[in-house]
Amino acid sequence: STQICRMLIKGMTCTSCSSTVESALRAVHGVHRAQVALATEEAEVLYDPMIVSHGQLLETIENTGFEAILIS
Ligand code: 9UX
Repeated sequence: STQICRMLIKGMTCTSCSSTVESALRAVHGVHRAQVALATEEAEVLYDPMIVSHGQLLETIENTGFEAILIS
């Protein structure tokens, strides 16, 4: 199955920032698709909840140096 997770990311100031977060999310096992929008400060991730949790997705973002909050 596939689930969608949306997260608010604080502290991104350039497209390089959003690319870093996007690449980190896309590298996670169980992530099907990840998009990070700088303008809205949001990440949308499609993932398999049997393989990875939304907590791990938040952790992945925080490991890149940005603060992340779960939206839905
Ligand atoms: Mo460039 Mo974005 O150092 O923080 S990647 S501003």
